[in-house]
Amino acid sequence: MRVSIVTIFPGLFQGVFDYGMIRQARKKDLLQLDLVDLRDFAHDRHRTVDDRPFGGGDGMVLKPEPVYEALQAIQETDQAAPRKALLSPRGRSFDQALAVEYSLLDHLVLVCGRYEGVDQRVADHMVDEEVSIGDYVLSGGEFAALTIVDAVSRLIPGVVSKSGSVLRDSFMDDLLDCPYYTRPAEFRGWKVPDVLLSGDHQAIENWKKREALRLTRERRPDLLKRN
Ligand code: 6GU
Repeated sequence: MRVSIVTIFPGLFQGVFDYGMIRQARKKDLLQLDLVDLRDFAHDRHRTVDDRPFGGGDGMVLKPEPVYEALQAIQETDQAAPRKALLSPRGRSFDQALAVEYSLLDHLVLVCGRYEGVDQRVADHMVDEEVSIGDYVLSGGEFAALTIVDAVSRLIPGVVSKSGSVLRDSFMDDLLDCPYYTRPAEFRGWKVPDVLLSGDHQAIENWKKREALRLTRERRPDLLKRN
């Protein structure tokens, strides 16, 4: 899968894709990341990509032309039409279902907005959807893009060798994940639950399910009401 990220801060992404699961996915050639500098598609000496809002108001608004040209340039490198998302706090909420959907795409384009605003014609005419990662305001879409790339890359078929652990994730079945323990069995008097040391696989599976349900009921009852 290929992910293209359109941003005014390509340097912000330097290094972050060189660790963990994203590094593995790239090394196995299952994930290709392209950083596209929006300023490369500005035409003036100062490489201007924003301007003052019509109708007045504080802050600057991202201009439509550089975004359009960046998307054109990306699409010229691709026979099929990519899925394009504008990252903005006004978007639909990114969740595990959308992560799964994205992980099955050949090519995803993420356009990082700025918090002051993006010319509305980008959302209306140039992308398939607007996506938000939660109900808080970021200064731009860059950290949302990172979050989405992380969530999606670990779902790309072949990236995680133990696919069972992906299936058991929190949210994969609308439940929080159960607690985990490793050695030592006792540390400073804090004991690992006996059942996990029992060797009784059926009892262990039952415990994991019960704990997942208990945690979900306690912390995220909204998840149980979804079905
Ligand atoms: Cl995608 N962008 C911005 N600027 N703020 C956000 C967001 C995105 N998602 C949540 N808050």
